[in-house]
Amino acid sequence: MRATAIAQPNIALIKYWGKRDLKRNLPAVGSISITLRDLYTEMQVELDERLPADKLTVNGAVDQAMLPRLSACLDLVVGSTRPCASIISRCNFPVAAGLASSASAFAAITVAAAHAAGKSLGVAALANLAGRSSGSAARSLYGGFVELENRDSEIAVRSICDSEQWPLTVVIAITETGPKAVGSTEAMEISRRTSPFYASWVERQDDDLESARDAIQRRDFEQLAAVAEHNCLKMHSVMWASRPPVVYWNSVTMRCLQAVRKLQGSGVGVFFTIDAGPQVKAICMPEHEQEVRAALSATEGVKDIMVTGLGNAARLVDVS
Ligand code: 2P0
Repeated sequence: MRATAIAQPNIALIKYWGKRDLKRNLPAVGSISITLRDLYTEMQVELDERLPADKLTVNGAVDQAMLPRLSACLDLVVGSTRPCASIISRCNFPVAAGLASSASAFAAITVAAAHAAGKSLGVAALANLAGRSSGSAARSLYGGFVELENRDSEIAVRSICDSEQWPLTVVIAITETGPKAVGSTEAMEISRRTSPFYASWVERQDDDLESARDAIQRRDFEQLAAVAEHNCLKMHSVMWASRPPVVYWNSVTMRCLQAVRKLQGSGVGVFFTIDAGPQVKAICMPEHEQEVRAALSATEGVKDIMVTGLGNAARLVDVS
């Protein structure tokens, strides 16, 4: 009745922003991501009839904030008549700061909970369950370059290319360490309801998905860079035009973006992406890691730098 799983966060190159079915948490658009290697969330789930309520610790401290969503995830995976659970989470990067902590958390707890309950589910079923709890979590059930297809009544997730087949490097500039002001679930709904750009965002997503898929299959870095930056800026434009506006960037975010532009101007193979938070992720060819790291470290206001390669799918590490 106890199982532990590890999942890595993923960074979307073609973004998921907006839901078409709130109840089932189905995305309005497909997305393409890269799973990271060196950032992780480990989740241990123990189902225990003697417990009066679910309990959660994150990095050794009792945490109430995430508990309702994690309990709802356990209800989905194990069933609503399940025993209460003790959840122990360990994470080696800042949570709720735009580093996709919910993706790795829900991917890991879905795998751990299924095993703790003795359910043998395939990866597609696990991805669907994880996606019900957090849309981006479905992608962390796979490694490397991952596409989430938005189908009529469900999602379909698959790996386009393994991490070893195109081993890019991701340099993350941390510009702020606190949690974000507006969670992405709420911000997506604000965008859907109020942004004048939302409809064209949804309508044009398939073009970007096709271009990115093609670039990945042909290992065409320049094409991937162009479409990923375009898609990222389009998503943020949708947010900025919402009422109230949703602005995750700070002045350091903008300075990092300019630093990446400058590197590109000097022939460095790198591009940026920014999610629902102020951090800047610079994706580069491995041979350019040092230059990218140096340029972002030297950018005024950058608090920390994390560097990672691409990683593999969520996995079970222990069951007892
Ligand atoms: C993504 N983001 O594709 C996009 C880009 C943030 C910006 O998926 O409401 O935590 O839990 O399904 O997965 C963040 O949203 O949202 C996200 P829910 P999730 O990575």
